[in-house]
Amino acid sequence: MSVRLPDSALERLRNAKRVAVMTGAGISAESGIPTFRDAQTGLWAKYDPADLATPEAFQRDPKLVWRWYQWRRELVGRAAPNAGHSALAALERRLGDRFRLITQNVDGLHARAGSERVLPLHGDITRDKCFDHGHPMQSSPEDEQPPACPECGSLARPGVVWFGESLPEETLLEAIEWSRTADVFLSVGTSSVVQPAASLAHEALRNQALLIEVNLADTPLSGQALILRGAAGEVLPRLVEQLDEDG
Ligand code: BV8
Repeated sequence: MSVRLPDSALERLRNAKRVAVMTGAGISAESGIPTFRDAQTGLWAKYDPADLATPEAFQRDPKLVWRWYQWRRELVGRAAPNAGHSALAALERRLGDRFRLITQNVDGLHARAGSERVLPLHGDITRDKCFDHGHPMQSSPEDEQPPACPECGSLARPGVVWFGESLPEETLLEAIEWSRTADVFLSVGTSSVVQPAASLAHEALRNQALLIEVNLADTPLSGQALILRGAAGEVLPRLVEQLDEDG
């Protein structure tokens, strides 16, 4: 069943002065990267990601948290962008500077699919920095435990935003500005639970933006959104085709 945008929505998208897209873990699911809500597999099945992705967890057991990130990095390294990522890169090429891609994902797949206008709210899992001062570091996949910072001796941690940590200020401010001024806000593959990312769609709604949600399931946003129910890897290419069909 192909999910189509109604003509009225298509017109708003085509004539939009600003389109903001928000993506979550769901857009990377078809690339084989488990979402936060999916049960984790194997050794990690007994852990809740939200308990591991915190500074407290790292301080309590740096080796456990480090190994979890090494496992995820290996998954990300093996993953390839899917048709959903490519469709958003195509949409960016079509809309140019009218387009901004805000992502909660840390897997770098949007950039690998060719997206350039990306705002990574939660950092980058492939980067390291030291825990105490944020000195840039470079670990290796073989590191079974976090290496010590050559500058200050504190342990390496992944360059992501953990629960309880602030988001990068400039990136967040620009994401808020785009959400507040968007004519169309496209929310893709996110459970819309994690803050402050989940508040951005509401900023767009306050600006009377058209909110379109691409998801397999309902979320707290669904009641205020035009729902395109389906997998991002199927729905997004169709949406871009529709734009090109009659446009
Ligand atoms: C902060 C990096 C404060 C790490 C991540 C206000 C109210 C309530 C709570 C809070 C609040 N403000 C702050 C909080 C606390 C907390 C929070 O939001 N908690 C939640 C649980 C309630 N927020 C924070 O701690 C944030 N920090 O606010 O700091 C502060 C202020 C001042 C000074 C100091 C501190 C930091 C949040 C960032 C956490 N880091 N990631 C890592 O990855 O290891 S969040 C992480 O989880 C991901 O990045 C992602 O954002 C999130 C998971 O969410 P989703 O992406 O939505 O993924 P999920 O699995 O949930 O859902 C997948 C969806 O896809 C589903 O809907 C599914 O149906 C759909 N789907 C699946 N397959 C497909 C699909 N859709 C389409 N196609 C498919 N094929």
